Amino acid sequence: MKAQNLFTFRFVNTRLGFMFLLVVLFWLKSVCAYLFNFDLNIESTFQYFFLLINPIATTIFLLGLTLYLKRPLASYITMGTVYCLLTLLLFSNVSYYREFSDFLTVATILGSKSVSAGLGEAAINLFRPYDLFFFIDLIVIPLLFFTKKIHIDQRSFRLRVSFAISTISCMLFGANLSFAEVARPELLKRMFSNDYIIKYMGISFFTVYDSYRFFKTDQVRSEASPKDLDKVKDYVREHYAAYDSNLFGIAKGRNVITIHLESFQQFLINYKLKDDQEVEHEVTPFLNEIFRSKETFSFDNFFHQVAQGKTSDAENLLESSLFGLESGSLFTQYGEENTFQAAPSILQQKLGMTSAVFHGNGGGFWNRNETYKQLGYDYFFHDKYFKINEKNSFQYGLHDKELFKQSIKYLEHLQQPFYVKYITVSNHFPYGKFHGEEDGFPFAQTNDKTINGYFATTNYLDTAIKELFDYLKASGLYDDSMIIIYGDHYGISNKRNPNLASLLDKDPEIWNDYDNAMLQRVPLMFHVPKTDIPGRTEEKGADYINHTFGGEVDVLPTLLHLLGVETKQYLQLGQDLLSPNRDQVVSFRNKSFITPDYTVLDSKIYITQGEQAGALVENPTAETENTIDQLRQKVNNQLAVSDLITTKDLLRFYGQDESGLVPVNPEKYSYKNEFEHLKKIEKQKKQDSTSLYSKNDKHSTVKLYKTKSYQDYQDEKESLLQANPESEADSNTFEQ
Ligand code: GP9
Ligand code: MN
Repeated sequence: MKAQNLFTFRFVNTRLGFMFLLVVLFWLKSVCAYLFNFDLNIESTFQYFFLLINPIATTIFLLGLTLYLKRPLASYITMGTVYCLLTLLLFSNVSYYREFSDFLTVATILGSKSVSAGLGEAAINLFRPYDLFFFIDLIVIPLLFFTKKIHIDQRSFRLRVSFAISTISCMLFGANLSFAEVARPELLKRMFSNDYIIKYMGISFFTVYDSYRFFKTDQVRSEASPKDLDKVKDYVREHYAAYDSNLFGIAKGRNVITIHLESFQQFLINYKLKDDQEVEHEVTPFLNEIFRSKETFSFDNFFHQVAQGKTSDAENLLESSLFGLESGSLFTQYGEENTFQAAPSILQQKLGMTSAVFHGNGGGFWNRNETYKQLGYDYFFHDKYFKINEKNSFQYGLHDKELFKQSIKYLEHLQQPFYVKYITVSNHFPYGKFHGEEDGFPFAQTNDKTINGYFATTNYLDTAIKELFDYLKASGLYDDSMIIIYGDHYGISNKRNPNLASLLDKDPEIWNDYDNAMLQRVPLMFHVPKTDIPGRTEEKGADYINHTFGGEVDVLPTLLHLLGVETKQYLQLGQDLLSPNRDQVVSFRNKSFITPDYTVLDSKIYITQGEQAGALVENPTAETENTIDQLRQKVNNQLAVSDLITTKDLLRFYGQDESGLVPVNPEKYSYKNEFEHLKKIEKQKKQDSTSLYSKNDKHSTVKLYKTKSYQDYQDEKESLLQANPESEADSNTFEQ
């Protein structure tokens, strides 16, 4: 025992040994913080593995740098200082996390108001006795030096060894990073959320990477000037499409309920999947009804325009009528700092609407908890607001039926009119088996498991939406609302599409880029119950579908015009989808584009529709070339203007005198204790409260929400059929 102690001390009494002692201690502190302080949603043993290894490489590297110092005392002091700083960084994050459920970024530190709110006055409250664990060694180690239990190794340290340590740590880091990229492809490029980076790469790396990104974007931002807005204003003026005055304000005064359909493509609408007995199953019966309803503005040539930011890009396009970034996510890279003039803030200021998001995943995913503040969202109900367990959730959070159901408790307390958004998740890759109760819809029979499961999850989403509608009708909210339903982006990626071909009656052998582009259509519906939409006749089977070509960037001006808000003064890059003066040029983020005539993918030109649909224009005439060049310029211009606004943060220069909007103050929002806050407002407003709960004589409507499993619906259908064989024909619940 004594010999062992002697050995330990002997090793610790060398410079390298002391460094390794610090590495082990910091590793221990990090792992404890990961496991006991942060909520990192560890889903597999593989992820535990990352947690255990991720502090090692960076700590060895950073402490190892001090070995290059020649003078022993200087080396020890610097090493101790680096160690203290690492501990401080870790502990600051632990403390910050307690208050904000997120990690410290450079932007938060420099914007320091909220940090000081959390860490300043409340720092003492946030301190827990067991936090001493993070600091105890900072007392014990100096004591060991003073009492000469350990001492400074006065021997000089060989440069070769220092170099070897640096090299080994770099190699370890490289291995860590490559493992992480395998487990989560494009981890750094897309920056899903801070906890993803920390889970895979550790807190020290996160801080360095975050600083690099911050200073890179900050440089571009600081070089910008109000003059940069001239180009933007010219573009917006020339591109503005006046609204159809018959439709302007048709939904004025209503609540707006937006349902974000995860990974939902247009081809699913009206699609029937054959099971192994060749029996056809309608995949989205309920959405199909809404799609063809006389009270819906539906679009069938509507395309998603997202890039790597996926859901967050779609959200950004819809909320602000600006594109996401060419690479990465705008929410994660600019969401915390940029000025936005987005839907929640416009609707609040122009129509007095209360805004809220319901999403059953962690608030930090896609940096939503920060970005929503800049967008002006009053409330954000994220995973912490719902009862989530292993049965009712998966990797991306709470399942949709549960999300809708559990949201009612909050929804009924929102002051009306409100603008709310539901971000669904169940129809997210990998479209695997559910947990049993939602399961049941047949799987497709291709060679691709992902494709096979896709129809069952979309069917589940369809039923979830039907249940929400049933509640809206039962509670009376339905008549006072406009419901927007849209698909955010593809669910089946281009590389899988040849396997999908046969289900679409297409030949996989000749499947090409044009076919891929056509599959980027997603649904878009503005459902306005109990309205007479001008120009719509009663005739049976009439087609109310709008065939205009448009994309997600066009939604915001459309929405605002339907609500009776003029958009000329805003710097929005889309055009009202209901305007007769639209350009109908749909830009993709990679500069490819689609118009009703041409589909231009890189240098290839295809005919978009008609008899020649899909034909490659191999030898374009001079006239065609000219047309394409002009279109290309339009597309490039739209994307360039978008990047100009977002990367230079130009909206901060577009003041109230021009936009008519008071800038959003993100400090106003916290997304904590939302329920209490809602109830407080009701109390303050007394009889002026417009929440559903208040209007319902303070009776909750939660009980009106009915949710059932797929099997329950099947059993119900079966018994209905047995009782009355004719009943299937009138089983449509939607048209009243
Ligand atoms: C997670 C969810 C995922 O919160 O929005 O969306 P994605 O961007 O992966 O489609
Ligand atoms: Mn998505």
